[in-house]
Amino acid sequence: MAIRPTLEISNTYTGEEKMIRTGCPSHNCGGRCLLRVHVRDGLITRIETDDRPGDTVADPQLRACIRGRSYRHRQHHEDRLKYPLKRVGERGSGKFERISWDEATDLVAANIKRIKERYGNTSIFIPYGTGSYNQTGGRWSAERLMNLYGGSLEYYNSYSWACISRATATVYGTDVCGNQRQDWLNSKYIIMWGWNPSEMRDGTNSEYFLKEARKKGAKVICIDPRMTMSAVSLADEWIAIRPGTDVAMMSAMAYVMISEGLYDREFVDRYCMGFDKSQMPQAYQNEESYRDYILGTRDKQPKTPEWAENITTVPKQDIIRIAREYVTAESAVLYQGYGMQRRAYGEQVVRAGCVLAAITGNVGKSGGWASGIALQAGGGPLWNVLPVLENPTGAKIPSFLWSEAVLRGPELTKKEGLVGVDSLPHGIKMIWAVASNAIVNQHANINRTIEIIKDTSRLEFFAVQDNFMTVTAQFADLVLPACTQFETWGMEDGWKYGEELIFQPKIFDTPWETKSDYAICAAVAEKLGIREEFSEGRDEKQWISALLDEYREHRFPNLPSMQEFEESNIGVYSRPVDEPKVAFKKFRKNPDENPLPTASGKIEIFCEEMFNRNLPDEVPAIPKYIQEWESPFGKESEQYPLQVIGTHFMPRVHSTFANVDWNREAFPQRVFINPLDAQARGLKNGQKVKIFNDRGTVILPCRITRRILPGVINIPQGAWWNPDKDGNDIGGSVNTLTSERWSPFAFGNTQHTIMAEVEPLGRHQ
Ligand SMILES: Nc1nc2c(c(=O)[nH]1)N[C@H]1C(S)=C(S)[C@@H](COP(=O)(O)OP(=O)(O)OC[C@H]3O[C@@H](n4cnc5c(=O)[nH]c(N)nc54)[C@H](O)[C@@H]3O)O[C@H]1N2
Ligand SMILES: Nc1nc2c(c(=O)[nH]1)N[C@H]1C(S)=C(S)[C@@H](COP(=O)(O)OP(=O)(O)OC[C@H]3O[C@@H](n4cnc5c(=O)[nH]c(N)nc54)[C@H](O)[C@@H]3O)O[C@H]1N2
Ligand code: SF4
Ligand SMILES: [Mo]
Repeated sequence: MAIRPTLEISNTYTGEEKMIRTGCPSHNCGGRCLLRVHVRDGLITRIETDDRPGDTVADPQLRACIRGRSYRHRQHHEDRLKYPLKRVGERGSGKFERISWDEATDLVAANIKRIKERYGNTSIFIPYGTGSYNQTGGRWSAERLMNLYGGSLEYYNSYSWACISRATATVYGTDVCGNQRQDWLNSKYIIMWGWNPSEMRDGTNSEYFLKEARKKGAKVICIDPRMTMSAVSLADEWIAIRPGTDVAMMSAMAYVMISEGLYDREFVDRYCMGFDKSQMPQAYQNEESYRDYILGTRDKQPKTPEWAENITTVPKQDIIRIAREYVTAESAVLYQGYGMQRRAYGEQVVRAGCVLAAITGNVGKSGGWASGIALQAGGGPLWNVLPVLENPTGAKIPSFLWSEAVLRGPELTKKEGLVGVDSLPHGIKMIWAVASNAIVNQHANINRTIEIIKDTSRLEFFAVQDNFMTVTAQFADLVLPACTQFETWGMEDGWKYGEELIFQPKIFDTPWETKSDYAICAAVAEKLGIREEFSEGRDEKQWISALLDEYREHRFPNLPSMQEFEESNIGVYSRPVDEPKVAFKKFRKNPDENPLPTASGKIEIFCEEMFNRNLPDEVPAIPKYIQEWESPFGKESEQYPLQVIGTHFMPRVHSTFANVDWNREAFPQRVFINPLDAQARGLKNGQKVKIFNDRGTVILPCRITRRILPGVINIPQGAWWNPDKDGNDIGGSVNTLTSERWSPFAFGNTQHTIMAEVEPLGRHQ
């Protein structure tokens, strides 16, 4: 994949160089950073980052990662979509012809109208798609348009956090349970559990705060099947764990704390519900309590460190030591990454982590951490986007189940998470994917998905709006070329954390025939006769200006206006955090006056809602270790003995940047495998291998490394699926192997739970 030869052109620059401060078009990268973009003759010459003075904990610089710094190669990529394209061959054949915007917007509008009239608004779907968090761009504008035209089928939850946000709320009644990150500096012990912020950003500066905490004496341990960059650069210790077994280790830690009398009994007595028999709610007096489970009172299996060692591979001495260190530390953080909840029974690990935080007395305390998703009260993102308005249909499905709604929509009920309506009479008939590669590349089981979306009798119309001809776009009936975020007006605020608001001025004119997402939707609105309602007379710039004014009026009186941002070229407005907020502080001070928003007002170790699901083996009311449906302990492992994970990769944001040459060169797509597994299969480092299961085959070079647990392989997620003539994916998308099965309570994607086998290429050829 090439880029326009900007380096050569730079020798002949004639114009003056300008430097513009702007927000990195961060897509869904886990961070938000400031870029200084140097421009000459309509081209980026170089990109630098935040140069504000100081390196303070209260207001640190927002320093860009390699993706932001390589943006020039995405912006000036020769493969950018330039014109609207209409499919001329079969769906997925890749045959398109150029059409005019007039024809393109006619097509979208006519299909919206036809499908609405014939099947109703719930047959139109704007799927999950996170390519643009520019606050007037991306899917917000399409959603607003649809809501002004009778609505559409909406989704709830996300591909990121389905289990963690749902399960956290079952414990605390809210998912806003995080202290501000500056408070980590008050912690003495930090467990990074499946958390890898050195490679995947999780709030710009999370690594920085961890480093500062360590400087102040905190011990940091990292529990992950891989010796990640975080384990190397941020932790004192790496504990390798078998994927999908974390609840076993957490339960054994609780066993140590309970049997040695170390847990915070006073805290548990006063603030928790469900810990032991005395704490069970009236109606559930005879049900199993957490203590029963841990001590094995009913199932006759005490959750001892020996028991957990066999499941997790973590030596029992380590489990005992870590349990003691965590519970006796004056204050401690158990931070959960999201990878381990993007798994079968992902709800359990989240709840088990929260329970450990509670029984060690770390909730509502400075230097502690309630665990779970831990959003921040008062801080963090503002989400003041273009108003998307109410969806008149009220119909929603879990974000991951759209493929089922295409395949067998009329059969879906609330058992599959359908809400707002009793049924979807015709399922999904039209998809308009804006800033999304989650229809094919990022969704699970690509070969199956393709069969579903290729069927034009089910999915009657499929439009994709993107910057590139992505894997998803190749299956579209209509491809709409969106401009990049350097080519329109925008602003951004934090991803999960962040006390900043970053301004994104328009740096370049929209090239070729591209348009902003907003402008595309406005043009479709025009064809539907609702342009005025859609735009309220505003273009992107006027919306941003109005949203800034609104922020200033309601939240931040000192926020600069549009004009001030433009004239000063400061790029960012930030709010220093001198006194970090501590979640549940009031609750801890006086739980009777400040109860939690749970039914009991307490931290709920026993979950009534889960109990009433009546699926005790899959949705137990207290957090339990459950063997995953694809597991090294199951029968399936005879054929497919290796656990496959697909981690979030440093050089990409999901599938975005996968086509950027610099990043590909620095971080080639490979399968990571332990020397023991490689030796057993006769593999040499760098050799091409087949990775396969019943759902598909991926072909990639292997990287043999001791930094991954034996029995586990990693194919970083986001590479572009690229089938050879036999249908084998030589692009290396892990979703060729993943399963469409969802988690039982949150209806979340379980894309980290898969088994496969590896063999040298050519053995059976
Ligand atoms: N196996 C596996 N699969 C996963 C995951 C996993 O861990 N394992 N993770 C999941 C997670 S957490 C997520 S969030 C999803 C992400 O899945 P997606 O939301 O599909 O994210 P991307 O792959 O980055 O695709 C975003 C698209 O938006 C386009 N884009 C960028 N800017 C703009 C713009 O301004 N306008 C328009 N119209 N388009 C733009 C990009 O070119 C890109 O094609 O993937 C999920 N898939
Ligand atoms: N560079 C980069 N950063 C990103 C993104 C990106 O695409 N690229 N995407 C952003 C988005 S949208 C999201 S949602 C987040 C996702 O962030 P996460 O979901 O936290 O990221 P993952 O890499 O899937 O998983 C984190 C770690 O969990 C480990 N892991 C996997 N399974 C298990 C398990 O069963 N137990 C334990 N203990 N560990 C396990 C993996 O080895 C990995 O090191 O990242 C954000 N940041
Ligand atoms: S973390 Fe995100 S916002 Fe920051 S530079 Fe990287 S891609 Fe851009
Ligand atoms: Mo995500």
